Amino acid sequence: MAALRVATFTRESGQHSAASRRPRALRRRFLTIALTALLAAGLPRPAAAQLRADPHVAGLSSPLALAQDPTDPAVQFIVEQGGRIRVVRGGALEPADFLNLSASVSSGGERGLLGLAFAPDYATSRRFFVNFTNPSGHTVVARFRRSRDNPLVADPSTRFDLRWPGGSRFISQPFSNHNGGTLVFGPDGYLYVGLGDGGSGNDPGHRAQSPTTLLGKMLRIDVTVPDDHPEGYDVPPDNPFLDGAPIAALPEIWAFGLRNPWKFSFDDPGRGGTGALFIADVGQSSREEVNHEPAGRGGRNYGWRNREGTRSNVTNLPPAYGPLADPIIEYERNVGRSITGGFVYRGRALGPEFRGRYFFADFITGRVWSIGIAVDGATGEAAAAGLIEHTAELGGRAVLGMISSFGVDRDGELFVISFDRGQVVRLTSTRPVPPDPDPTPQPPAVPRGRLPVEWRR
Ligand SMILES: [Ca+2]
Repeated sequence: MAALRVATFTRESGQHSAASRRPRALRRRFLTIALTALLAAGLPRPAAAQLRADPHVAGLSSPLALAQDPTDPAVQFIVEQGGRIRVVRGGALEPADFLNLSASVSSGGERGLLGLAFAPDYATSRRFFVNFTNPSGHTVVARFRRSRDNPLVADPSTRFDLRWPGGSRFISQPFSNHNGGTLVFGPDGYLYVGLGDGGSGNDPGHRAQSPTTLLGKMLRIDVTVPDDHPEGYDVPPDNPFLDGAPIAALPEIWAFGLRNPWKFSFDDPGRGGTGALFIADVGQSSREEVNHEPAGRGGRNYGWRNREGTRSNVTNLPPAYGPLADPIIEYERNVGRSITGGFVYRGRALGPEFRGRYFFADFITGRVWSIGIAVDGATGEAAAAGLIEHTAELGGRAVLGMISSFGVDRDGELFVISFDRGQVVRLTSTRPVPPDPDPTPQPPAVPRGRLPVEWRR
C-alpha cells in the first residue's frame, strides 16, 4: 500500500531571488534530479532503532510550541494553547509564567496562543513576538518586552499589536480553523509569519490565491522599528511583490498558496545549514506536504487550493500566477492526517549521520520520521530520500501522543512536543556518538537527472 511519497517534483528556478533581484520573467526551468542512487552512495544512512526519547518536562497543558531562550541555554519557553507561556529551566517547570495571555486569547480547536519568537537582538532589545487568536477569533501578532530585571518574566504592559493593511491590529479570520500561527525569524533577520487560508474546507474564498488578503500566505516583515512606529513593522525593500511582478499583491507577502502551514523552519546557516525554508502544509483530504524553498527565493506559489500536494484539487478558478511549486515530501491519509513540520537536524547528540536530515511528524497518527535532504549545488533546489520512521524507538503513542511541534535548543538538539500528553521529550542516541571535528559539512551536490518515486512504509 502506498504510504509516504517522496515526490518527483518539478521546480522552476526562474522566480526572482529576493537577494539578487533578478528580472522576473517567469522562465520556467523544470528540473528533475537523480537522487536516490546518489543518496544511497553519498549520504550516510542511519540504522533503525538508534534514537531514544528522554523526558525533558511534563505537566503542561496543551503545549503547541517551544522556543529556546536566546540568553540562557538552560531555559526554554513553552507555548500553551490556552494562553500561557511556561518557563522550563534545567528541565524543571517553573511555577511562574513568563506571560499569561489567557484573557486575551480565544482557545480551542485550532485557536489559541499559537506562536512565539524571540527577536535576533533579544539580548539587548528584550523584544519577543507572539501569535494568537483574539476573543473574536482573529489573528493578532503582538510584540512584548521581557522585564528589565527578571529574564524569566515578560512585561505585559509593553504589548503592542502590529497594525496590518487596512489599519486593523488583527488579521480577520472568516472561519475558526486554519490559523497557521508559527512565527520564525529568518537568517535574514526578518520575521516570517505563516497564515492559513482562513478556514472552512477547500478554501471557499480562494483566499490562498488572492493577492489582496494575507490569508493563505507566508509573510515577511522587518520588525526592527522604533517603539513608536505606527505599524510595528516595515516591509523589507526586497520583498518579492513590491515591484508588481509577477502580479501586484500586498507587499508583506513572501509566498502564496498555503492552506494551513503548521510549523515551518529554516535550515540554520549558523550550524552549517543551507538557510532554506521548510514549510509543512496541512492537507484537506488527501495529501500532507513539506515544501522546500532555497534561501532568499521569495515569490513562490505553493499551489493551494488549485493543488493539494502534487495532486490537482479545486481548479474552477485559476491560481494567482504560476508556476506552482510542488512539495518535496508528501504523504496520504493512510499514513497520517495532519502534518507537523520540524527541523533540519544540525546538532551533535544524534550522531553525524543524522545531520542534515529533516524531522517531521503527524499530529493525528503520532508518527515521527526523518528524511535525507540533498541539495542541487547549481540551483539550490532539494530533493528528499531515505525515509526512516522513528515512532517505535521513541516510545510510540504512549510517549508521543499527538505531536504538536518540534523544538530546538541552543545546541541544535531536538525536542518533540506531545499535545495531549502535555510533555516534551528530548531526542538522543542509543549509541555512543563519535567526536565530530567538522560541524559544518557541505550538502552533497546532486547531478541532474530523474528522481524515481519512492514508496515506503
Ligand atoms: Ca502545496
